[in-house]
Amino acid sequence: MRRREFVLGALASGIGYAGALDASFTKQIEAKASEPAAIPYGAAVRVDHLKNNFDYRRAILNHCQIVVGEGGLKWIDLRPDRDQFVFDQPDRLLAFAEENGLQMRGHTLAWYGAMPEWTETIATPKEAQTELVRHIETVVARYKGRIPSWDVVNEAIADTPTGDAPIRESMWQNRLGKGYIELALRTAAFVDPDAQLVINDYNFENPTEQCRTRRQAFLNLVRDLKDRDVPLHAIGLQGHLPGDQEIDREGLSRFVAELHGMGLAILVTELDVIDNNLPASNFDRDEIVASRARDFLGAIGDVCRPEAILTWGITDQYTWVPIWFSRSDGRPNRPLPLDANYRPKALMRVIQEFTRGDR
Ligand code: 9MR
Repeated sequence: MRRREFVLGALASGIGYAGALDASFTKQIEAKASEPAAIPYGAAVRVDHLKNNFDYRRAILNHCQIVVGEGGLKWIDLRPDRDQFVFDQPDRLLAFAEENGLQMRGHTLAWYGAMPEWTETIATPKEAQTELVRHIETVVARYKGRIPSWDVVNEAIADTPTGDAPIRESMWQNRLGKGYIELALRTAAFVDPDAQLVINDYNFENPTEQCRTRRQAFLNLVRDLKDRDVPLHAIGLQGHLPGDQEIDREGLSRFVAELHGMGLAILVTELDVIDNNLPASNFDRDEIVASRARDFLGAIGDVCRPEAILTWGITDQYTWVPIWFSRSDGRPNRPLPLDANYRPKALMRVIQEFTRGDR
């Protein structure tokens, strides 16, 4: 039975659904997860839990073809001081990926966030250039041929871009201007010419003036890079979707069409749905979460097939969302495809509809 028929059949027969799917459905979903996918699915991983949490490890192995470290390759993790590179976490994740036939993505080389304090002492443009290049050379060279896709630049567009200031403030931007983006991409390409180089960003998908302005600023940046033959191969749409906002399907499709038209692949890199303002009931909440993701993936899928779909975590047990968006009623957030007890939720169905090519 094809996947869609199965899901529709299950819905029509009113299979019991109380916030999570029942055990036999869970098995079916897991069994089907091991079939080759039309679009590879992946998740951000907290590598320490792979060792100490068997359910977590099994969920990653059952569902994922790709992993990415939720941390580990960020400056704050890799670079406790100027002269040190600590590769422990990414080395462990890559070993896990290779042992299990998964692919690992690299996240991330140049970002405003998760910077160790010592980088504030980088004073001049020349010093910034030296440090950025040395970092990218060292990290990309270490994993050359083993990490095939990198989020080279993360979240480069300002929260609310203006004509004069489209690029987000960061140590890199302050010292080097927007040239840091080109420098990062060229350095990565020089070290590993076969790697897929990605610019990754979020907050493009809602029907707001802010998203519209951000899309425009992003397109300007990307067009400028492509016009000057800067090596850039793909766009990462993170997809941290605010659950209380509609998806601007038309605006998002047009945006993706422009990017795709410039010869760029599209990846969904960090999908989850921020549910702090959604109803308390698990059932209602999970349905809304799933429908936001369906609209988001649908708007992209109307234009092109994304090369990968990754969620930012796999289970509600481990998610960044409560750090910033905890619920005022004290209930745990439910942003991810599996609940905190590893039962698939409606969001997992949606992801499977897309990854299996049913949509
Ligand atoms: O989920 C990540 C969280 O555990 C970290 O504390 C935080 C800072 O390193 O980064 C979070 O991941 C972010 C990702 O790297 C970039 N896009 C937004 C993600 C969620 O905040």
